[in-house]
Amino acid sequence: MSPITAELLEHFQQQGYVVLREYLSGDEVAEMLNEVQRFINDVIPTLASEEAFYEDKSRPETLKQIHRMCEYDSFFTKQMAGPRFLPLAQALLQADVVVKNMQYFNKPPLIGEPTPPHQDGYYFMLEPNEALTMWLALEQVDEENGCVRYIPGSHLTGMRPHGKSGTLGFSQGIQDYTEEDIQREEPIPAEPGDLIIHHAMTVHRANGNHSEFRHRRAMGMVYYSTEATVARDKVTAYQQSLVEELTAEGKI
Ligand SMILES: O=C(O)CCC(=O)C(=O)O
Repeated sequence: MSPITAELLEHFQQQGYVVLREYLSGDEVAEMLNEVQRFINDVIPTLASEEAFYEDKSRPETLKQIHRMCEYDSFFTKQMAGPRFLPLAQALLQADVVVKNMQYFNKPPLIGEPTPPHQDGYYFMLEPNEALTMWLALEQVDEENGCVRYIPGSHLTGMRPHGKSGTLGFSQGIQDYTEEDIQREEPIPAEPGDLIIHHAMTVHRANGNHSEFRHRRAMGMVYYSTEATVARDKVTAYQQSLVEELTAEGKI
């Protein structure tokens, strides 16, 4: 039975996000962490530099993001296409979905940078912007190590102006983010195995990791509604210019 009850669907549709506590068991989280470590050891060395970002590229322990894991490794492909996550995406978007991306997000202790306020739809370039992102906590996440913060209902009020953020991995951020926006944010602390899910238009951000020893590891999973069309030329041009820029700056 789908865990998406009528109340959860209503919450997603009205607030732009839902929180599913203890969605994965402790064993399942441990398996995911082991598989991420295997990917880091065995797969990253075979990939192009733009598939893995580091806070400091000369220090492997500062790994902050891995992109498109489901394209490179069957464990992650199966996670995305399997019964754990895909039916949830269908139930929340009320449509068939396509698997788009599975990412690893870390904020290493003390140096993990803030995630700028943004709407994922700005990066996705879809018409209509019907997609969602699942964010699975792999360890305890709170205000100190940079939990995700949503603005409830912000998915209903259109696309905010975005521009260069200067943050590796989140190159675009909302340009007119105000103190009033900050006051409206809902921080979402999470325990390992909790799954939070937001609509592509929901405004969100996260602080940096201010804790001395704790990482802030999570998986991000993106599904598009089959009713959305991608502006392919725009996406390709954007990705190309981003890779050129980051290479020229020595960041990747
Ligand atoms: O991990 C984070 O800090 C933010 C992730 C995010 O913005 C997303 O998954 O859309």
